[in-house]
Amino acid sequence: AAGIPAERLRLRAVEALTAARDRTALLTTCVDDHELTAQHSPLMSPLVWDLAHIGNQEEQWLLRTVAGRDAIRPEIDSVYDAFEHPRSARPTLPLLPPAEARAYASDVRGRVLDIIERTPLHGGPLLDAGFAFGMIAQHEQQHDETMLITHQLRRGPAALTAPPPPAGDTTGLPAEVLVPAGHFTMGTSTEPWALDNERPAHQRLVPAFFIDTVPVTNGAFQHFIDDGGYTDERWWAPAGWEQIRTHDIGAPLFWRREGGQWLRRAFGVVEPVPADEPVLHVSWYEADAYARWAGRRLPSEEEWEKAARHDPVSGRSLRYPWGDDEATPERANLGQRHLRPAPAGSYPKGVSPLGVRQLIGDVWEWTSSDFLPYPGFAAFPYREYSEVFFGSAHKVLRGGSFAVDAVACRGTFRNWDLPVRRQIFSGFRTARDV
Ligand code: AVJ
Ligand code: FE
Repeated sequence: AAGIPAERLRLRAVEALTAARDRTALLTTCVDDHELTAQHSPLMSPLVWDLAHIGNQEEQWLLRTVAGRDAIRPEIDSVYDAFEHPRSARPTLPLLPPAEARAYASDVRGRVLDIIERTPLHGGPLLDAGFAFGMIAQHEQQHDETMLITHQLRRGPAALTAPPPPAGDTTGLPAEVLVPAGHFTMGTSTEPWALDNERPAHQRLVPAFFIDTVPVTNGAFQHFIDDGGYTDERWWAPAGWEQIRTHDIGAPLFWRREGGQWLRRAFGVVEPVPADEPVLHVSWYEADAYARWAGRRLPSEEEWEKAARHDPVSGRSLRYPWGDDEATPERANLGQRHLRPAPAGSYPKGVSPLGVRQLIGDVWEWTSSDFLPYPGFAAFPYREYSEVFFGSAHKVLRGGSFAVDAVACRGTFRNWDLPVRRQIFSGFRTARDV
């Protein structure tokens, strides 16, 4: 970012913030006020909480911290503090009603666009390359994905529509790709808007392994179901077995069996499960059990990143599987352009140097790894983004889904969640030792 002129950086920040707000507006105007304040699932916040939380986070970081302004409405901070109230309790908080939440978020944004012209984009890690603005654009896009999960959990007719993703073709593709043994650079110290947990860049020695060319599809997952995978304790981690027995789980979330075929509900539409699409809405336990049944295992996080970024010719780690250039609609299924993953074998232009497909976009991919800091990690700019989640409770997901915007997705980006989670846009691919 050192050589990028300040005007370009400002434009990039404004564009990222504007794109995020356009998406937030779509997600919060396609249903009525009653639906904005309703609890669609105890797993999620009311949509109107996310809306004002987005504005509050932007106010705290860009207006108060960066620009040194006084709080606009200090009394609402605690209502929108994610650590003070669990999602299930948020419907009973004194939330700003939809019109006020909208006005608050847009008031904050107006002031941000005003100060951005006068903020130097150098002189400290929060300002350098407009990091704080990029962080807030990513935060809003992350909540947009969260709101899209709420939309998926919501009952009733479709509120959102999108064209189908491009077709896929796996003919001629090998089932798996060999990633040779050797060092590679994991993480980044140069990506300007990378978040604290992606830093710093460091070397890892990774033994050779094989990884699936494409994510595991619904069709492949149905073989696991048909083979009695959900009723055979051998395949399951103890806590996963406990979860599927207690909750009587026998298929991915949103699937149901009717008239001898599997149907699924996706954003208010019920349809036959498409066999060639990556499987979606599975927990880490379901992914782990499938892999064991298949005689394979989940890739570790470092294996995933090496498969995605390592260029054996230059020995360098790329920003994305296809190279260092930004994501485009030809390279990856990102940004809610489509409301589903593309079939396996799509996006040949997104292929990694080693030949692995669809690593970025489509479905978040569970890895075998716990969410841990890299050597040399430093919490920045706040401990509650990553540091408080490090440990063995959360598993890492990589690569982003169709619901992630490109600004919050790259080869180094790390997501994490509890291994029981199924409402997220999660899938997986498998690996094996050589
Ligand atoms: C990185 C997606 C796990 O949604 O909990 C949003 C992102 N952090 N607000 C989450 C986040 C604070 C975070 N994830
Ligand atoms: Fe947040």
